[in-house]
Amino acid sequence: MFGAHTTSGLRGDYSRARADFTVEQSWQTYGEADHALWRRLYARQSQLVRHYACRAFADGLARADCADAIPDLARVNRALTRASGWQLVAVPGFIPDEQFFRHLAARRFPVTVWLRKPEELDYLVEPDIFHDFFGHVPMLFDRAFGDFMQAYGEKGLRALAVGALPHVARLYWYTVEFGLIDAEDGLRAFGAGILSSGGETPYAVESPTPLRVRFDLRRCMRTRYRIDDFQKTYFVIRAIDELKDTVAQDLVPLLQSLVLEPELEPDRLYPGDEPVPPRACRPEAQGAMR
Ligand code: HBI
Ligand code: FE
Repeated sequence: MFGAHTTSGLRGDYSRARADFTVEQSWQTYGEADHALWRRLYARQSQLVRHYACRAFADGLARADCADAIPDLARVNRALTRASGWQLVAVPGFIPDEQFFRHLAARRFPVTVWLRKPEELDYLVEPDIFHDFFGHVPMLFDRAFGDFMQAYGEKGLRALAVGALPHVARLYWYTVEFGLIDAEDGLRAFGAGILSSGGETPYAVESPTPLRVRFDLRRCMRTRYRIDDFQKTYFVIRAIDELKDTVAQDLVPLLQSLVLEPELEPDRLYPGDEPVPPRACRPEAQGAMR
């Protein structure tokens, strides 16, 4: 997630990065305090997953088997590659768009190696290993979602070539990071930005405050987003296959027409929007609303 486009001024050690921006994870260098902080974050978020995450996320989280310590990416890769053909690679932090898309197109997901500090439990402006791993890796165990992510990487490279980075970045933002799904058992989250956040998880699914609209590719790619607060609008898909179908087509003609159209505001409804109601609120979750 997060919208920086150079590596200068970013947290993380880029001095040892290879040309594709990967590094060694050096798992042995995490300290006991890091693992303890991971366990705290894991315990808090995994509780929320039961009530708020879609089934694919919950299943993938169990298979990632990472409750007790910061995960060793090489170990997780054995299970992940068997499940969906994906592989995790270690990176120092945010990497340039082109390299990011190249990794996705090759079924490699870049995971940041550093962990936040205890005083940053809730808010971060750059992805750390908790966001990247806990938020993104569970869905990568799902074959259909993995296929979507690979195709997204391919389309992202094409979009860069036609000057439509903001448009494909919005698709990623409103699905991979902040997507909701209309599941059999009600509204659920699958986005990593939602599910790695203690506050935004109940907010995205249950709060009456934000807008929720049925996912539409053009509408989504035209809509600006905020990186400094909970989202104002969430897009709701019907099934993971909907995402796969969306990126199966040639996006270039669509992107070329979209770059000429005005952007849409993150906080309003537009003609043609199909609003989706929030999930009925459990009383004990009220305290987490804002
Ligand atoms: N790098 N590590 C990392 N994580 C991201 O989510 C990321 C990135 N580089 C670029 C990027 N995202 C954007 O291109 C996408 O969000 C569209
Ligand atoms: Fe992310």
